[in-house]
Amino acid sequence: MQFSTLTVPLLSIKKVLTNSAGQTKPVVISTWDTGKEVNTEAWKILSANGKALDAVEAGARHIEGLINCCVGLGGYPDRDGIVTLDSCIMDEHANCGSVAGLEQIKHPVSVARKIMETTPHIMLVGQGAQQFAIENGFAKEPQKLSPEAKKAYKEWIKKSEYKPIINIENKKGHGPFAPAFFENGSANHDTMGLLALDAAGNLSGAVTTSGMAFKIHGRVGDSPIIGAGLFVDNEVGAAASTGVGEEVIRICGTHLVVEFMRQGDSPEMACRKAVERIVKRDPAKAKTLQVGFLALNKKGEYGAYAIQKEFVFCVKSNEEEKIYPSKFMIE
Ligand code: SD4
Repeated sequence: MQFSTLTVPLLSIKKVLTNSAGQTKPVVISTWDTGKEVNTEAWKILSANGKALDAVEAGARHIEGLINCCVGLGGYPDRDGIVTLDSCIMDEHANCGSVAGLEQIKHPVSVARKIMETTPHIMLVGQGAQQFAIENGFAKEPQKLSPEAKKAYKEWIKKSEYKPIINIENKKGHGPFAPAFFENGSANHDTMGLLALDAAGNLSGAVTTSGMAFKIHGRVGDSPIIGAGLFVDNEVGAAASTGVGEEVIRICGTHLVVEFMRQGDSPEMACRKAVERIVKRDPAKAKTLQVGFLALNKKGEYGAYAIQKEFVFCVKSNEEEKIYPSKFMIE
């Protein structure tokens, strides 16, 4: 294992275009290359002086409506062949809402927002979350897999024979979830996390996912957990994560990233320090999995860092529309 400490400058100073107030705003950033179209949706709101909260919800809804391995009802199922969705949303006042293990509802991010805005609670799970959604006018969709997910599930069941794979994973030191990489070598990822700073200078974020493919039914990852998959502090910045959620939960990943920014780190350095925390705990395990963090600060500066290569993120502002490769720690 090689740590890129040797190859990556300790503090990478990003040249950022700023307005007269010293802020790049509005701006939206999001995980993976699917973030490009998500940013486009969010930008429609941000560029019309809309709220960051509305922008992140719109972006998340967009991808929830598409067939995608890892987000929405078209995503890959758990080991029982059931798609369960996790999502959360957080605004500039630390208002937040979250759903976990939600079945047959197309837009979990909007259910999360509804919980945030109309209940005294933050998080609803499973059947209760579904019941709440239906009571609030969300349609109950049929319990069926997308053709892509059906195919992937059939393949997975055939090769892994369901139960033995758990033992195989345990032997390899994995937790009781799907492999970090599919048979064809592609990464088991693509959760959508997006962060926005609006024209008024307020931050919000959202995350939406079907979670790790072929997970045990009932498993919840980092994505719907405030402080793990998403954290927003309007004084400092916001962060989102993607990858193997168990590793993010155990370090309260995005809360940690925001705290590093509070202490003065750039978004990229803050993400890097959180990745370091994961890698240091178990370097051998870290070699087998991917986690990526994404961060945006109050000035509109952004950055990312991942354990391994191939994490990318998308940025949209008045100055740019780009997909950036994230720096990473293990070659
Ligand atoms: C999870 N963090 O359920 C999510 C998975 C993910 O891209 O990010 N996939 O653990």
